[in-house]
Amino acid sequence: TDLRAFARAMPKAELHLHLEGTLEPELKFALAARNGIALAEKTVEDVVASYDFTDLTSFLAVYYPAMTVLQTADDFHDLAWAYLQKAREQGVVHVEMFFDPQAHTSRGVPFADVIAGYRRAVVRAQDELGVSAELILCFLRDFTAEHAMSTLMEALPYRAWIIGVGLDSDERGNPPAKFAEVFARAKAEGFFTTMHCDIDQPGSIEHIRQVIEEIGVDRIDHGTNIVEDPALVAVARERGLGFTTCPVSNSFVTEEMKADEIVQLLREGVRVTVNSDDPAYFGGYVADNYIALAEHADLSAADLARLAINSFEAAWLTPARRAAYI
Ligand code: ES4
Ligand code: ZN
Repeated sequence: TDLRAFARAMPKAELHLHLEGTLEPELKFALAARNGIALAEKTVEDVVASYDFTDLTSFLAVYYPAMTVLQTADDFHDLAWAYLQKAREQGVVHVEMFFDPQAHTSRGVPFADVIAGYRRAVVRAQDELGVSAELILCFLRDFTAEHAMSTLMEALPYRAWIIGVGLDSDERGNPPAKFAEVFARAKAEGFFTTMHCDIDQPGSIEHIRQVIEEIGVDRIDHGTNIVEDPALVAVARERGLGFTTCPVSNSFVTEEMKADEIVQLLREGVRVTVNSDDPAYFGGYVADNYIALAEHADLSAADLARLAINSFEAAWLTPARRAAYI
């Protein structure tokens, strides 16, 4: 329909995208062959069948083992470059992409190789696609705070290539406050900050309160459980805090896309955005997420345009660059 074409063509920023979550089965096979790695799955259909998850824990149990095919700087480049070309087709003109260095350094891949490969794709996207791309270093919250801090120290020589830091992986028992010191140091070093507050996690509303009031993040990833606390919603709206929601992802790690919560925040004037999270696993790139939400919640073209404007307002752009997009 016209609305679908509009959703694709509309210029937009993507702000919640895990590079390791863009590993499509075909590329997984190609990288395994190149690196001499034997995979349990023999066909693309086998790989897709292994994407059998119903919640965050079962998703992560598939997600981390798949990364073993990523070994060299070229592999990280090829992964990011494949994503960036798809993003361009989805109307993305600016993207801030998460990467999980600890998922690679913990299995012996040097930090320098990870970031060198990703950086090469970032430069190439600007030159060849006209897409501006930035990297967000994401800490794994089920690792220790000390491991996060030493990863931050390892990243400092590359600070010009990293716009911000985030926090992902298994939230259960790993509250934002665990990483207060790491994030204070990251801010002092000049990084923007964001944290995942995943959907319907135990202690969700307390975690959202911590990221807003104690950590003082620049953005929240997911975070739609905030609707349970109207006073906190008012704070988020007053501060213009961005929320990076991921409707298709939500429908995999919970039983629904949480459209009611997303649309409520949109109607209340909160700076809510739409993103793809792990598109190779959840089967939808960013425009597909706008379309899924629009069709489920009966959104108008004006609503989609507002979501795209929000994406530029919530992006970590200079005022001059932002003004060029909106
Ligand atoms: C993730 Cl869906 C999700 N939740 C938490 N951490 C993640 N890392 C990649 N995808
Ligand atoms: Zn995420």
